[in-house]
Amino acid sequence: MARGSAVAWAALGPLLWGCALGLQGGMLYPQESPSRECKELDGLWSFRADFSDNRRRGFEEQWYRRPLWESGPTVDMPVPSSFNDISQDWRLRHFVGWVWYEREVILPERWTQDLRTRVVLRIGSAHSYAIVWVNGVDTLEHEGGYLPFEADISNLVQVGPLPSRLRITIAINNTLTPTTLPPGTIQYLTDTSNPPILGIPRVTLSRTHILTFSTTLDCSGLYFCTRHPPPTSMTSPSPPAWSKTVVRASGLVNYQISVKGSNLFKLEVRLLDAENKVVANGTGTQGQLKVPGVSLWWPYLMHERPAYLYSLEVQLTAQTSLGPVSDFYTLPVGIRTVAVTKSQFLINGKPFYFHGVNKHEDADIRGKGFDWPLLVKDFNLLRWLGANAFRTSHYPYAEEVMQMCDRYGIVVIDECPGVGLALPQFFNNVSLHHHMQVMEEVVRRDKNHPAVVMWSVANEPASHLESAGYYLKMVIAHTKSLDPSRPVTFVSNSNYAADKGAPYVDVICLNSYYSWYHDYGHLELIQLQLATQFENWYKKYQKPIIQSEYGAETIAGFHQDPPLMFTEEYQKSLLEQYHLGLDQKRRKYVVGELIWNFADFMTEQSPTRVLGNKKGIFTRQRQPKSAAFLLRERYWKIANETRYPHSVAKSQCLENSLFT
Ligand code: BDP
Repeated sequence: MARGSAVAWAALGPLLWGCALGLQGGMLYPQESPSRECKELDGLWSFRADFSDNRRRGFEEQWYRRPLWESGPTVDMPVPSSFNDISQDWRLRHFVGWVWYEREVILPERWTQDLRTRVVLRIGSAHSYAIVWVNGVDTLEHEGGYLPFEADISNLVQVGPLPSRLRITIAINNTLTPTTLPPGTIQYLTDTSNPPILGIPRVTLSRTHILTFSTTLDCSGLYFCTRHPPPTSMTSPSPPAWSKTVVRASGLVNYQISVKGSNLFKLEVRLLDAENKVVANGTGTQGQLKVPGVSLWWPYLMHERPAYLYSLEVQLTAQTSLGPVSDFYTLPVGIRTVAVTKSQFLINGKPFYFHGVNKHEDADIRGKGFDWPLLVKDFNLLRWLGANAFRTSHYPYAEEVMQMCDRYGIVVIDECPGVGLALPQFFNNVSLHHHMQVMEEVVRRDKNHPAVVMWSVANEPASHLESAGYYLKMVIAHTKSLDPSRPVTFVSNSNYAADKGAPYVDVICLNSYYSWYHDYGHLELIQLQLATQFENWYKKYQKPIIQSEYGAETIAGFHQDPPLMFTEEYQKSLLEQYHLGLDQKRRKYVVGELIWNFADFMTEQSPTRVLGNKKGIFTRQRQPKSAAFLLRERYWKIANETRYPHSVAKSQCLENSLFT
């Protein structure tokens, strides 16, 4: 499995589904409450890779029917983690095909004996095709990595007097094909050139009542109201007049909840402020909560009180054939608006400049496995840097990451796994359909996060192709129909004159590697090339532009002056030249800059990679290269120019901050 973990959960109460965006159902993050319990299944799982020639021995011998050790040797595999770097077996480092995970779980008696209990098995993510069996019974299949999926397994655990022992078996296939996302052309034994890094997700078991108020409570319809109406169009031509009138506005929270399992229920909704004072009430499955004198959710460094969160408490009580049940869930809510003009990105009506990074979920040994110490370290580094944003390049990150962004005010461009769409055959109808399905899952999972301000449907697709133009148009239109409240983009590395997808985006995101992949060594060309890039794109499209990637491969500790490629001096000089170019357009229509990359990360082997990609400003172990200090100085300077209301920001991280 990949990155996430598995969770089982259970709760009391009617099944609560909902969304403000009209999706069918939803999937609430597993949370404990007076009616809900969770059991994280992180830890050691039994593991076996199927090394047979056709990789299908596990299915032919039905490994899921009995404990895995009975069908052959197993090894310990930690969850969550990628399996690639855990063992000393080189075959596993590069393995493509089916791998098998298994774990036994003992359930508390109250989960299995109280028939009003609903037990749900949730897989945080598995890359990229997964089949799940519970006690040998085929329970769940899911296509696509990085996103959660779940199944109600109550009927499997509540079948006998005390069937409290569960055997969970998960088979995962990491093969990339022209119709997977990301796509690829790996075949089992004949081609192992591009093995994906993967591992097991987090599994959770949880308990709710049979009528659970299980999954979604969506309230992404968060509207910010002033005396003047907010802009109706995402791309209104000029900064809206109402943006000047924002003083103490009212916030509007639209909620929509759907309940499964009972028609006889009562829903009560309360919105609490950060001091736990109730500021609005509602009843029923949908409604609008009005918050006078609202405290808005502001990005980090943009306001003296950033990341203000309310709590939306939902209480469900219902009658079922088994008696009365109730369920509770609390959702953090940030109230803010997002809008785009032809030259600005507005948050709460104020121009927002993205000064941030691109990331990867990656670290030594664990690979893509979720890790709290790493996550907190990364957020401390982001704040130290004065970064206010990142892009989830090139896939959705763990839900805990999104929660941290909400709490820390780090703005997110939420990207789906649409990376590597480089060949004409990848733009087919099957892929298009799957890509749309993936966007549904991304939006369904992340739409309630105030930190998410824009969706990115792809990174560097071959957008000069006619077929890619149609494909991108359809995926973007679909994403907008799922969530009309946020702008949508994809990240392009095409030429402005050839790009067929740009007409459909709200914001143009551009990757360019001047003086690295082009004209390498020639730092003196960067400013001219950058100015030409920006001017051409802006003239053609009149849309705000983000420099979504730029950077240089740098081996920490390599030095050379005058600067040569791969040294810390070269990375610094390249950044400096880019910054001069960005400053020329920053107050005009360039609305952001995201360095490639936050930290060094592992990749497949190639002659251009020295133990992975070394374009990080931090090493893979999160130690700064010289460029990190340069970027830090710049980001804090920009933050102090763009802060609202204007005052000088202080570094919260270092005593020797530039501004203390
Ligand atoms: C960009 C890609 C990114 C790569 C980067 C690089 O978007 O995923 O890691 O190039 O080569 O084009 O460093």
